Amino acid sequence: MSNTTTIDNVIPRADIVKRAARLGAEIKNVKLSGDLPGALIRAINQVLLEHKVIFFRDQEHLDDAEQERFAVRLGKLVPHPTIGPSKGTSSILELDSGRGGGRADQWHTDVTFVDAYPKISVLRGVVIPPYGGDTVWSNTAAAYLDLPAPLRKLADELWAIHSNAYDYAVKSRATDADRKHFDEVFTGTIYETEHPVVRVHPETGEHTLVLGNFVQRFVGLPKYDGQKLFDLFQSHITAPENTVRWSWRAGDVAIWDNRATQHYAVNDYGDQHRVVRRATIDGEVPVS
Ligand code: AKG
Repeated sequence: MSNTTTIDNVIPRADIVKRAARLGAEIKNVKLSGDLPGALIRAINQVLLEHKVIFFRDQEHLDDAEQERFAVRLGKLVPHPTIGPSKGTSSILELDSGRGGGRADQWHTDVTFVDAYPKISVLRGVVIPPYGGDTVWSNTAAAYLDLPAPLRKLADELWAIHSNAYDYAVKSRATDADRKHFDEVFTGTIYETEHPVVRVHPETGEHTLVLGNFVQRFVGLPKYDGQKLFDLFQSHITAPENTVRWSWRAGDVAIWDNRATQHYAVNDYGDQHRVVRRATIDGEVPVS
């Protein structure tokens, strides 16, 4: 059965609404749960591979347990390596704007500081401020194709060192109250790994750029040269034309292909409260 046939049979094309030219689609008329039929889960996965980030409105019926029951249908759940799971869950990562580290306002791909970083993230809007707090995703496959040929060749040959030392830099800047939170949730492990700057997506065969804020430096390049190159590659990834932006409502769910995207949570909501909860699906070691 071809992918097109699978999607058309299960999710009407009219219910898949593109939200930007390069990535992002909303799927309408689906109520997410752990009990969805296998064919629908496969179709959701196909739409995800095609659009890289997919959105579902009106999923207020989901609680942490049902979010995990749905997410596990997409693969094996993994807890965050250094931040303990939210109370009563096996793997849910809570991002609460009122607590240190709860504002993910840096371009990143999730958890690239471990060897086999997650393949999919499932994020649920729980408390959404009346204004601001959108999230922006970018397409790292299109960004690779945008590179002029000589830069693509250079990227093909490079490897980068990724580390979560970044999290600890945030911790060192935290207020006393936030530091208490960090001390409670961080297990204190600093991870470091090397990834090829260009990986081949195991399901689509696309070449995607593996960069983002966990990159410390490029293998074999002095820090100064590496920073310029990093900025150059990132500028292709984060170009506004290469992004989709989602304005959250409580109960929304966003699911992204973490092997083909970066994202950024816009920190423009001041002191207002914002809480999102993420379930994360195990990935594979990137292959170039
Ligand atoms: C993450 O889960 O990695 C995020 O960056 C959260 C995005 C958001 O807060 O909207």
